[in-house]
Amino acid sequence: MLSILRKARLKDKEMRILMLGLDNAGKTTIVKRIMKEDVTTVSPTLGFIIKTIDFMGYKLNICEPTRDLWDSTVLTALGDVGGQKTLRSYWKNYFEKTDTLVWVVDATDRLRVDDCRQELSGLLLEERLTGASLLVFLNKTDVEHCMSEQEVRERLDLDSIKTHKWTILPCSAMTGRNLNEGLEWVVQDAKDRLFLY
Ligand SMILES: Nc1nc2c(ncn2[C@@H]2O[C@H](COP(=O)(O)OP(=O)(O)OP(=O)(O)O)[C@@H](O)[C@H]2O)c(=O)[nH]1
Ligand SMILES: [Mg+2]
Repeated sequence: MLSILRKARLKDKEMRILMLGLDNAGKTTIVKRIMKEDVTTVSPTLGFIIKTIDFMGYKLNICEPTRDLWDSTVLTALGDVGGQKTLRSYWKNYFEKTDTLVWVVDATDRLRVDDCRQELSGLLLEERLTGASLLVFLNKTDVEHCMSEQEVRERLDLDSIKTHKWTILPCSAMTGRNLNEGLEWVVQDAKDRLFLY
């Protein structure tokens, strides 16, 4: 299952993490908080951003692309369409080598939680994400009356996911709650995989 290339990279303690979720979920803010950057000035992401951090001896490459780049219909067409060819091939290459998918959910966005479930389940069908683990970050839990972990677990139907190893963690990019714990899970998962295969 796990490609030889991926495993070689894990041995080198280097990982590729894909940060996805509906717009405004807080993906950029999470990345900035992890990087210890100022989180008071965040604007919607254009194209994609990639940041590299050193964590527990691992080199974590975190990529946050915009929706039009990861939408499955677009992914299918990748390569066949002209235009921004370099960007596309670069992105496709990254996508296929994802070790961990971090799915960011806005705990205050009750209106779009169904959208969120559909997007996630569609993404998990994506063949190119086979073998990737899934960390669901329930973000913005610093806000009062937000959705609980249990509620989101049910509404996203997480317990039905059998194709990917997954976990859910309530977090906050504002306070920093559980962000390190999330990365620890990601790294531990990489270590487990090396041990298993
Ligand atoms: N209260 C609170 N607000 C947050 C938190 N994380 C992000 N926000 C706010 O949510 C808004 C969107 O944050 P972004 O980080 O730009 O979200 P994004 O998912 O990167 O959005 P796109 O790049 O447009 O897809 C900003 O106004 C952030 O300040 C959090 O943990 N708590
Ligand atoms: Mg963003």
